[in-house]
Amino acid sequence: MEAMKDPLKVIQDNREDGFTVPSSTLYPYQWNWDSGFIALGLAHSRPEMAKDELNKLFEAQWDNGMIPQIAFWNEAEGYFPGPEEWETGNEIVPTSGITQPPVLAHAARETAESLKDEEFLEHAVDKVEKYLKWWVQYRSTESGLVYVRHPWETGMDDSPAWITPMENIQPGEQEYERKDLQREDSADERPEDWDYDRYVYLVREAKSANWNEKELREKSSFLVADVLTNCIFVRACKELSKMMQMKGREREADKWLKTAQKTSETIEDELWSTELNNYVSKNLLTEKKLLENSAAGFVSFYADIPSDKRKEALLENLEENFFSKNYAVPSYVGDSYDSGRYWRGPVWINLNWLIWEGLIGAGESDYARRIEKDSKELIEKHGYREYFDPEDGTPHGSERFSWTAALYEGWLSIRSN
Ligand code: 2M8
Repeated sequence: MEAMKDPLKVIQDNREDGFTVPSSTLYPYQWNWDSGFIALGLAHSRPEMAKDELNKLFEAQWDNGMIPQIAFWNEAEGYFPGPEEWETGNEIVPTSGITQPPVLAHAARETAESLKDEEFLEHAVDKVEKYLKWWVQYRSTESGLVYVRHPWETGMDDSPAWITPMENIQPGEQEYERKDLQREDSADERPEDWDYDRYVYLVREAKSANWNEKELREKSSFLVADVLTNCIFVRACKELSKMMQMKGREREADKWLKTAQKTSETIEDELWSTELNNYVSKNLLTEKKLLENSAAGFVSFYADIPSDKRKEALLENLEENFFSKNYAVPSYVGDSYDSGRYWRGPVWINLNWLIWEGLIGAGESDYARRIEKDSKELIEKHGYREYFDPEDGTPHGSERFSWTAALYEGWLSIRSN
């Protein structure tokens, strides 16, 4: 059985020159938050590998501080949109022109602590600080929420929460060739052409604005304060603050804690839904909340956001709607739920990890244990797959998927209590 094999073997097989591809078949380049999760999973047992992973990602940082969603270090076939579509003009390596949630800050702090390597710590602080400053300068609202301008930036690309904001986009005829449908086993679970037309439109819209964030703040057809990205941003600011403390930079450490605090308070004020008992995202073009019951809201625990009252409401929602399937945690429940379709219901190990970690921090170890147990069971029965059906565990998407293997390795190397 796959899981009886060493998870590190999967990582080694997916390893290129200094980084790991998410999957050698579907995603053959370096992805931002995938590398963050891979490094998080390896930080304890293989910190040197985690360090290489992060250093390579840091190398792709733009002059303005953004760390892109994809770095095209290698030549590969079979992925659209590749570098010729993005044409971002980054000098060090061709990249995409958008980002992903900043998981890498947490991964960098764990790696630095594990390695006790001053040089790496110094470098990581520089890179992470520049990146988070980019979020603050180019991607924040006045009230302190961060926003995304493409569904791919959220990592939960096909979440039902993006249907409403995408309905406002009129993409017209877009010419392109989808390559993700070449694999028959997963083709019918991937986003529809309706979504892809809009994804491509948004890439081309931003390219025509020369990737100028100020201009895109005014004219992007998609502007969303994604709850997941906001929670990960809050945690990232706290992680940077810890790294600054490790360097004795107390004043800056304090400043980053204040940034985290401001965003946390705004999440509390602006993103809570009483109807759903969950935190939700908000469409900044209409100022309306996107009322979908997504597992993203539980990542608020990871950022230590919920007040006691909200914590109780969240746990009730988790128990009633997300723990009622055989395997926790479905990525979404609600009208558009589909147990096998990409980000519309399946269990994803990276989300499980964030929720698990948050629940441990909140002292909710019984809930956390259930998530760890289900995740391990899915992997041990079905291998290191990209996502799983929450009802019967059917594995889906890519095989030998890197963050699934790395986070499994992480669970083997850290105990939950
Ligand atoms: C998926 O997203 C990419 C675009 O970024 C795609 O579908 O082509 C998502 O699951 C995303 O979260 C992930 O980072 C990426 C690579 O694993 O694949």
